Amino acid sequence: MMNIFSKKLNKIKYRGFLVFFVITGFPLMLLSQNPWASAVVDYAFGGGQTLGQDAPYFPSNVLGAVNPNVTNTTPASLPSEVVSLGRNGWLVLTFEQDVIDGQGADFTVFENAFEYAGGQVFDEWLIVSVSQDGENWITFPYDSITGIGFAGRTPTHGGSGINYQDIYQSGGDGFDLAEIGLNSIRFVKLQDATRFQTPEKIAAEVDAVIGIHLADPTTIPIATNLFSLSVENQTLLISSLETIAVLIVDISGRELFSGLISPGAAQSVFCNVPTGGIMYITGRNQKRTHYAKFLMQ
Ligand SMILES: [Ca+2]
Ligand SMILES: [Ca+2]
Repeated sequence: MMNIFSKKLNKIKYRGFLVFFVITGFPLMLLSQNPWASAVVDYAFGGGQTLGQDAPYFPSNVLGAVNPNVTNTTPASLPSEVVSLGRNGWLVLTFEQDVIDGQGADFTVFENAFEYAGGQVFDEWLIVSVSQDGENWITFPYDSITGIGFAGRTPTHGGSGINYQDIYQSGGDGFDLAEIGLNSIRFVKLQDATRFQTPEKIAAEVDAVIGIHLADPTTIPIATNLFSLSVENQTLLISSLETIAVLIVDISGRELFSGLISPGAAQSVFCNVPTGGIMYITGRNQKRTHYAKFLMQ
């Protein structure tokens, strides 16, 4: 049992169905809403182009905000800013809360399309699919001839004061859940679709995804009660209602704790919690994984 869990834990850094939420230190409380994609839960890069696919760039280059210096004519191009999916490659992003259907576009995908030579756009297409549970997917309809329905077609607008939750200010390609009859989703899958383009391109990049309409973070479904955290006298305590495998690493990926937590009273898992430090905590049962970023203030 321990070995199985341990092996799985080695894989779950980016895989599985992670619910990512942010907790501050003592006292524990939810931070303000982060609208940007917060975790990569699965991916498979294709061939041909490898920009940004390695540590330390991936996955942070697809999480969080776009670089505000990016404009229509100066696209994101550094490995710290974007990842190339490679030929037919794909990745799955999730958020700290559900993206819900509101008026118009509900989330926006930022690739690194750009304008050149008097307004022509160099674009690289992405197929966009969404899911509530990470298992069942609905793909936004697209026209593989015209490119309508793909992401990766519209340059990112930049400059100070841009509201990236306003598709008209931000650029990028917006997607409306009403178009496919969904009220909310938790996962966005982006797959390189440059094979459809003429002339063919090598591979699309992913810069960022932002939720425009978001559920209240306090209504996170399913997962957040898999385990609870508390800190007493600089000791991190974890309690759970079931047996879970827990992995704790620091910001550099160094393992601080790995083991099973039994149901019942809170168990001490880590002493000398570093003030001002960040820890990533993963809890997994047989069915699912929860992922927490812990900031001790
Ligand atoms: Ca909508
Ligand atoms: Ca980025």
